[in-house]
Amino acid sequence: MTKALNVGLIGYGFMGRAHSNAYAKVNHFFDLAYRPVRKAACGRDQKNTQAFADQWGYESIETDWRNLLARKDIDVVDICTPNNLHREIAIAAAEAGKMILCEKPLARNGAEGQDMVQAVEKAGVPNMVWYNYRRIPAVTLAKQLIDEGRLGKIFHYRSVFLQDWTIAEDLHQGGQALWRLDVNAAGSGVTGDLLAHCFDTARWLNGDLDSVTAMTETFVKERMHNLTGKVEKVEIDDACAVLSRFANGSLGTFESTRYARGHKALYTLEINGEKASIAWDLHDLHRLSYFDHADDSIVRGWRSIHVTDSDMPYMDKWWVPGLQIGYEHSFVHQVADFLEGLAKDEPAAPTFKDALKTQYVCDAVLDSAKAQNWQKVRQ
Ligand code: SOE
Repeated sequence: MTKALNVGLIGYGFMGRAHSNAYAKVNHFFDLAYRPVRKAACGRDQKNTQAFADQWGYESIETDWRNLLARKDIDVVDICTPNNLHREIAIAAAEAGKMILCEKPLARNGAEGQDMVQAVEKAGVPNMVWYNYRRIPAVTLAKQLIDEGRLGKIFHYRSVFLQDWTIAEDLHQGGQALWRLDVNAAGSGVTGDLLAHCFDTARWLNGDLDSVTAMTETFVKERMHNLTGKVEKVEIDDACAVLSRFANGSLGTFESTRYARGHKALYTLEINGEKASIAWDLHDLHRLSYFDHADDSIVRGWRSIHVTDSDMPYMDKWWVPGLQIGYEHSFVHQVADFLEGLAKDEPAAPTFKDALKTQYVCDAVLDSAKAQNWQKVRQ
């Protein structure tokens, strides 16, 4: 018999859908002690929130997140709001004794993130941040190969996250969907939205970053603001390029932009070690490229591992070997890991504390771009 865990979801945009889909599916595929129940969806607009709740099977709605937190029948609060609300909601949720799942990035900056970490630690409530790409089986397999020592000493970590959806000059900033262009709501542009993913995966695979130097650019300087109705300065970074040093001595390069015409979500990573290299690409997410220098020279070359066999991470839970899964499954895996962690009393990563380190990398990148120098990453 599984134990019900009542979820109150705040925010019903893209991530609200991705998380709800994961709650709906997880117990069909994973044997777990807990079962998430879609108890309440919360959003400011009653009609839209109700429509979302009906579509995704939530039992009730709230239009004020404070009322949601006051409810005794909510065990887990899932924060899918724009970044400027993460801190306030998370602190209140911790004080109300709720478990908290928070969409990435943890906060707009490290200072906000620290307050959130303090709140969950004081309250002793389970917490996790949705850095979902760790749970793509090919990326999880990369972690396994690295941990097994198959790459040996790591020399290089190379990663990009490229998109092209903000090139139009008449695209507005602020409000629903476009809050990512509004610095007050988002905290930063591609650094917090996209590079945060790259940094989270990099830290997981290759350890902490020690120092960074970066440049950023804002290509469209002013945009109409949907909330004020005025043309306002754009203060997010549209593009960012980073050179970095990891604590293990390897070198890192990271690039992100929303101005790479033709690229919708090109998230790639490549790691070069003394014995082997690996590479992964979100557009081909079920494959891991692997080059092993120990192979016989006449057959040595990059192999493309189709990560669908049942002895590969998470894949015993899905179909038969050869049949692929996709983007949405990374969220199913993350919920499964959270629920397994609860049962074992072992927090699933990344916790708020772990995600704060990624926030510190983002802070150092933005500080470096501003000061045009190298910055140490706060540890
Ligand atoms: C932005 O377009 C975005 O949706 C990010 O916010 C997500 O975190 C990323 O996974 C895909 O792109």
